[in-house]
Amino acid sequence: KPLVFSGMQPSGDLHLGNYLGALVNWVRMQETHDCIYCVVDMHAITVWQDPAALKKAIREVTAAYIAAGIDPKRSILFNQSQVHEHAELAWVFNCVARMGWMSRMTQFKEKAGKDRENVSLGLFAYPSLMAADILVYRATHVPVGEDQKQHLELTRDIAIKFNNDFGPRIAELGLGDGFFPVTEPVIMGPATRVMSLRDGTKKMSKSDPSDYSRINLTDDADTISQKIRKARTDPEPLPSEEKGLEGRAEADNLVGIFAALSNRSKADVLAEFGGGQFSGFKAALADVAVAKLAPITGEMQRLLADPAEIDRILAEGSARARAIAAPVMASVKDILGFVRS
Ligand code: AQP
Repeated sequence: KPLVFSGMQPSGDLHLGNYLGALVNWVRMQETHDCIYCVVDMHAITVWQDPAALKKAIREVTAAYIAAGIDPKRSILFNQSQVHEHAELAWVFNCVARMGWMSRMTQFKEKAGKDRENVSLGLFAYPSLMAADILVYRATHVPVGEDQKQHLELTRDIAIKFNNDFGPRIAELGLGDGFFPVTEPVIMGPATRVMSLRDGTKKMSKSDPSDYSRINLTDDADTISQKIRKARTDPEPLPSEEKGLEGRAEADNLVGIFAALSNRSKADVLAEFGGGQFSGFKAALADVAVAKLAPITGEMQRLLADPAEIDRILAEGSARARAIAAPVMASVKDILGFVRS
């Protein structure tokens, strides 16, 4: 079976973008693939994290995965820092990747802003750690939201350069034609890029200072309804056809969210609500969102009542992950020419 790897940062509450862009696909892929799902705590510390809040967020993200339908018996579920091979391979990839490649990453440019001198070195090297996360398992498929596409292209470039640089050595050791696979991004569904509820040109994000910009998986029904009611829209009624959404980012986003949450197409949603005002549509959207998210939120709360059980699941997942990563890392050391006993 093809191997899947993906992860999310415990840098705040998971939101509807994480859920629709990635998590629903992760759950689905368990049917057809062997899956490894990670809470990428080492990525989270590329920007400042309060230690107590980080620990809480790691458990919350784990609970969100399970509540959304990740089965920790079937899939491997763990937190990144418990498998040191991620950090080891990331260092090797720091020496394979080029400064120029990293400098072109739009996420780095956006997060660093004008203050490039003062952001962490880790934020710059983030895509190298992400490549290591995936390739330390030699995973072939990575389900993500659209914002991660550029990082996955870089993962492919790193794999190709490593395979080329060490081609003769890999052959000499009998490790196959290309040691690392050239990974396929899996970007699917009607909501691969969920936008902020306050600004249809910005993606919904954990780090947006406005809590009204996103729907968190921990929000209760009233909060969800209120956030949707207050979501920014334009004064025109909803169009009856999809092409009428062009140039109307906020309307397009809300229709996309409705479609994704109710397993319908945007055209189908517009056939029902086109011509109407936003108020009626927003009320229906709030109902759909609450119906979908309330069971997840409830299950998360139940799981979080027993943090020791969550830690146990993470420890077990880490041991299973390490069993795959350790031999890959040992081969990488042999390929590089490191002496090991
Ligand atoms: N708005 C989004 N729409 C669709 N997919 C999204 N993802 C994130 N935001 C959206 C997908 O969720 C997965 C985990 O993302 P992450 O937590 O590792 O990092 P991120 O993309 O940086 O998430 P945030 O919420 O935007 O965090 P900050 O604000 O810290 O940058 C990925 O598959 C991502 O594509």
